[in-house]
Amino acid sequence: MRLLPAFAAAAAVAVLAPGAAAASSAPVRFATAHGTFTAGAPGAPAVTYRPDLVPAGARAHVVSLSAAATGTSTTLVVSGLRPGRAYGAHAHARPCGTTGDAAGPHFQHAPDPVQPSVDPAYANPRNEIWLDFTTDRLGTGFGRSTVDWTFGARRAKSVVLHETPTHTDPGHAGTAGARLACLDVGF
Ligand SMILES: [Cu+2]
Repeated sequence: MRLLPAFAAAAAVAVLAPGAAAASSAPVRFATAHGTFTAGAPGAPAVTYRPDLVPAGARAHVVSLSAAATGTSTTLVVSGLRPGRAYGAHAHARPCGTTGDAAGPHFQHAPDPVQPSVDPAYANPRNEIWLDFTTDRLGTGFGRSTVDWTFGARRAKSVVLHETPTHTDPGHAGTAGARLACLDVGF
């Protein structure tokens, strides 16, 4: 597992901060995942469902740091995608599978009692982890999310790349077109 220096330093500071909770309460959680997207490989940790938009061989990295004092900060780095293109991306509730639907709904800190959730009161980037990005001319992109909460007993299990930037209007909030690819992430 490779740790990005900035995140590792932040984790160390959080652990050593005066007044931090005892280690047994796990005040800081650090998660990383990376993978090379493959097509037609059931059980693979990084799978593309649309090789025309997320080519086999494209790569994704996710780094997520959770601490009670700071919330949860997540960074997605992708490479090998279509150049100059806007993609949606979110943390989802279930692991990747043979189809995009396997990843289930978006992880929500406060679950919407109405599913599928398209209410901006719940489907928003403060209650969900949104990682939308636009690729540069080489097909590289960066998505970032910071929320003020940490995971409890429920945790997100994957990051899904979507066809379009994420909508925010009532009735469509949180939707972003087709599910293109999925990376398992142990948040
Ligand atoms: Cu999504």
